[in-house]
Amino acid sequence: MKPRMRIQVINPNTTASMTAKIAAAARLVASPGTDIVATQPDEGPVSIEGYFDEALSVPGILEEIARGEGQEIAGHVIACFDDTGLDAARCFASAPVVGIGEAAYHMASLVAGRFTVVTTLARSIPALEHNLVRYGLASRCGGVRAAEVPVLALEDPHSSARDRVSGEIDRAIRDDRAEAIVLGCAGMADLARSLSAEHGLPVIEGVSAAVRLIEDLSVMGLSTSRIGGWASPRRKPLSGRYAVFSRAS
Ligand code: 5HY
Repeated sequence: MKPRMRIQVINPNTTASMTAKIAAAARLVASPGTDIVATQPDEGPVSIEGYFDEALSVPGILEEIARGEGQEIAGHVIACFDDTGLDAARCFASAPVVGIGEAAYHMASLVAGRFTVVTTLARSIPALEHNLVRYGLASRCGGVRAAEVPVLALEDPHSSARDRVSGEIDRAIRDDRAEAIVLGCAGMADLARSLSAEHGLPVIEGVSAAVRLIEDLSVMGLSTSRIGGWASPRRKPLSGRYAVFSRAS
C-alpha cells in the first residue's frame, strides 16, 4: 500500500463554513490515498475582498503553513482566488504551494482557447488581471467579470449569489466568446458542476484544480526551486508575533 499523502488546504479568511465548503470540494477530487487537512487562521478578515484584506490575511496563512509543516504535508493549497500570499508562502514552506487562482487558470487553458473569470466584487478584478499577466495567461482570458456579490453572500443559501454568477456566465458566453468559465472565489467551489451542466461549457473552480496539481507535483517529486525569487528566507531577527517565523535558512 502506497504511503498516504497529506495536503493542507488553507482558507485564508476566518469563515468556518467556507473552510468546510472548500474541504468538501478538495475531498471530492482527492485520490483515495490522500488526506485533506483543511485549516483557516485563528485571526484575520472574515472574507477577502481586495488588497487591504489580502494583506491582513498573509501572516495567518504563514502561521497555518508553519503548523502544517510538522504533519508531513505533501503540499499546501492557498484557497483564496487572489492567490493571496503565494510568493511569501513559496519562500517559507518546505513543500510545494499552489494557489487556487493560478491552478484554475492553467486547467482552463487546457480545455478552452478562451476563458472568462467570474468573481465576486469589482474591487477584486485588478488583482486577478495582474495575476493572469504574471502567470502568462492573460492572452487566453476574454475578461474578468464581477457578479457583484459580497464573498459571504455565497455562504447564504437564500441570497441571489448563484443566480448573479449564472447571469454573468451568460454574458461571458455571449459577449466574451468564453469557451470555459473560471469561478473566481473559493466560496463558489460548490457551484462548478451545476453551472457547467446549466450552461453547457467547462466551469473550473480552483480548489479541485489545486489539489490535483499538488498530488501531481508530489508524485513527480517536484518542489519549489530555491535558486531564484522563491529562495528560503535569510536568517534575521523577527520580533513580536513574527518570531514564530524564525527558522534556519
Ligand atoms: C476568495 N475572497 O477566494 C477571495 C475571492 C474574492 O474570501 N476567498 C475570499 O472574491 O475576492
